[in-house]
Amino acid sequence: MSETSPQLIRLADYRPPEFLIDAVELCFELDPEHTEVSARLSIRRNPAVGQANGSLRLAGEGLELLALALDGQPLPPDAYRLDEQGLTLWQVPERFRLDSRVAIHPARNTALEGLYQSKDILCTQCEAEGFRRISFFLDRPDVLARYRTTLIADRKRFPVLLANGNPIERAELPDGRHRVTWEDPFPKPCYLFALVAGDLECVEDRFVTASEREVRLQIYVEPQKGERCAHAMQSLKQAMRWDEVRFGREYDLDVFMIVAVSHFNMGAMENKGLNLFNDRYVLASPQTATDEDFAHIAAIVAHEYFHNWTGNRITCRDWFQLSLKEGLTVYREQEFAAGLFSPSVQRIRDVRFLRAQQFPEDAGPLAHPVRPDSYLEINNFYTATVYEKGAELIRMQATLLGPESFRRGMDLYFARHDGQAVTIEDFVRCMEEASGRDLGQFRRWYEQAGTPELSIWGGYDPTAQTYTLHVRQFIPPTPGQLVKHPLHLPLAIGLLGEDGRELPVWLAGEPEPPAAGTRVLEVTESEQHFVFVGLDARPVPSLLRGFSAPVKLKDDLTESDRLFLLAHDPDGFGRWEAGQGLMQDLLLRLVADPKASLPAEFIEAFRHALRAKADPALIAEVLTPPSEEELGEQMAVIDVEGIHRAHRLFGTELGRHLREDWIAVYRDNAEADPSVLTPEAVGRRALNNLALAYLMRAGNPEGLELCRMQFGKGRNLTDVLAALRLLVERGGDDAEAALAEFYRRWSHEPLVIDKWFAVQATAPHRETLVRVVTLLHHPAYDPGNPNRVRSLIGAFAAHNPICFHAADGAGYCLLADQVLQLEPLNPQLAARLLKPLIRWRRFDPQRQALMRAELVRISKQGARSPDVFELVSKACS
Ligand code: B3K
Ligand code: ZN
Repeated sequence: MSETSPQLIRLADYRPPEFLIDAVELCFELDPEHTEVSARLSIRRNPAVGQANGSLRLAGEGLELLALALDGQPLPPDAYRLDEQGLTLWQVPERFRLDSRVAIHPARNTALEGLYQSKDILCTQCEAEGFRRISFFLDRPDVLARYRTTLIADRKRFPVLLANGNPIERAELPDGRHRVTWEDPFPKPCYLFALVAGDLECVEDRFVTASEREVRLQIYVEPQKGERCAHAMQSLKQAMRWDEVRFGREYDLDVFMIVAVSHFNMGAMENKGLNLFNDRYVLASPQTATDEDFAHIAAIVAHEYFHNWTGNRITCRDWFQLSLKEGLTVYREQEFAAGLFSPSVQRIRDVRFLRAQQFPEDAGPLAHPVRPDSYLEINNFYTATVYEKGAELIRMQATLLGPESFRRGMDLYFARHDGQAVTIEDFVRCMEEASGRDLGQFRRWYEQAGTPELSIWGGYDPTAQTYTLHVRQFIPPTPGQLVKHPLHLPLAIGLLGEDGRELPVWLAGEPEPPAAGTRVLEVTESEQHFVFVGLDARPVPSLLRGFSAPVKLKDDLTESDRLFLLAHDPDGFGRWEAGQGLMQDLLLRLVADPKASLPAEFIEAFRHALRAKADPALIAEVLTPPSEEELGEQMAVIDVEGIHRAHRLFGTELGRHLREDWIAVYRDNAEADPSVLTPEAVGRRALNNLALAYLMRAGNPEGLELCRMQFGKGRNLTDVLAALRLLVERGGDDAEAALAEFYRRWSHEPLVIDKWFAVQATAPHRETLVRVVTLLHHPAYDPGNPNRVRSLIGAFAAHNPICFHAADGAGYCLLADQVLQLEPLNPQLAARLLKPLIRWRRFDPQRQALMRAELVRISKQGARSPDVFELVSKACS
């Protein structure tokens, strides 16, 4: 355990800052070994807060204090106290200037928070609390200041010097160094501060805003990588236009910059005017990135750009409000992405992600509300709950209000709170005021953790020609929240007639039937029912269309209802959901009884879906079963082996029964141009690779031949990687030869080699664990690079259930060893990696004991950082 137990921070303890900082002047003399940071802060007492005492507390960690002066007077040592976490000045005036000078050591910064070195580049990451590793400051998001930043560095090593805002001055210095000054006119919290120094190639473009201002767009990458920025640049321009059209939001500075670095703890960071990216979310060509990578790049570039309004112009009052910016920005990103490809496919992928990541989180020891009420380490709260469930809460408000009122609510939010640090409550109030709706009960979604279970059953009355839907909601208890209250949620439904036509969803008591089609019902009670009239036969209900609320739905639909919906639901998402339900039931039957077989109607229904004249990407989604993780979620005790066996059996059988169709699909789609990235081409590749997977799983010799050929062509990474993955899954000489060939071809491309590691780490073989251990000693393995660590250890623990959960506990032991080794270097990464161990209660008693033992070992031998300490203690309590 840590020597000094970290302190619990509570939302209830929030107090406005006693001091404000209006202006910040920073000067960096940059050097990887020894950087000096001078800061001049214009500080004044916050007039809105009564005086507590005369002292001022500034956060600061790992800073070597060189000089300190107040209003130009050096401070004597007895005027302040320095400790591990910061600096206290005993007596300060109402308004003053504080000058500090500190030394820091970027090259030694392995935590990748604050100022650090990535290869030859110096860069920063300040969210959430990294700025305190750069300078003494009021490191909290409700202190907004104007920044002027001067960077001084060796001209040859660091020809490019970037910071937030606009460049206002440049100078060459006589000692071989140069100097650039940047000014950011928009007040911002320090978590949005950034700087970059390095030898970088710049790709430039321009964007003319709706009000005809010209903005320079620049993407900075390592030399020779400029040609792989085209997709990121195009995505940026699309995002900028989309935000103008959809939300009336324009960009506000003269220049917008993106910098890609190889060492990054997460995806990217929205620093004002200077977004920093993990290079895997910038660099792409069809040879070095998959279609999925291309989609992620578009989404993340847009996400960070959208933060300029939702996050930067309007920021969070405190870190409990994190979802104010993250949930809202994920929602905006999802809506943007829906317009790039197909809205149904986008929604399907978002829902798959929510179910795979957020639902388990909400059902385990780390369950927390979208607005948490306490934390030890805020970095642990950048979770699927805050992000993805947070986005669902925005989506539900948009659904409840309707598009016009929602847009009015957003307009009001931007108008009222621009330049402020606000709360989720402020946002919801804007939605209420703009719509005239009462969201009082809806607010509970932000406070209550746990995924609601929604049970719906229907009854048809032929005499009255009515159909009644009974709805019950139940929210399971979560740690620290045993009693839950009913939630307000939108339930979008359709009713289908025998011939598949949409019927009017006509509620009893309404004089006229509405137009046929989707209707949003509002659920507010624990138990409620809705009566629909004018129905001369029992309709088939299409429930929770578009996944209108983030709930676990339990319905009473029969297998034939689902087959009907799979064939007829006009809603693409609804067809997919019906197929998922069918596959899930079947897979769970297979888990219980390995001899169970695939019913003939089922095979025919999927044959029909495969032959349908629909978007190939949607067909591919419809024919992809729920993942092993998702199935596990459905079981009281996760049967690791049973699920894996059922999954394989399902693949083999569907591959075998639809063999001719899969081959036909493959032949129809095989000639797609490998360099084309249109939705059509991407969809075809997805369907093609699904066909190949089914053929391979069925042990089809033709499949193997096609797979070898596809791997050999090597023109498109999506195809090559799909073939490699299938060859490796099959094992044997082909697999080894393909792995060797792949490595030889791409050893100079770290992002492609990350995939080479991940393919091996996720292979469902007995030998995989040994292979992972061997790969830890591979010359290309680097524990200092988070992408590499995630591609090997992260992929193994999170995406290889059968190997990670090996009955002897070797997978758990391997993960714990790695967490312990990584924690002193990079606690944030270590904490993320250990998450698969936390769900130990979901497994059988033997596995529970083994997983728990590893958590205990981590807590005894490590857990010195608040990041790891917080997760391990919550998991064990
Ligand atoms: N806001 C950053 C995440 C920062 C994570 C700090 N541990 C990226 C994003 O959500 O856009
Ligand atoms: Zn974000």
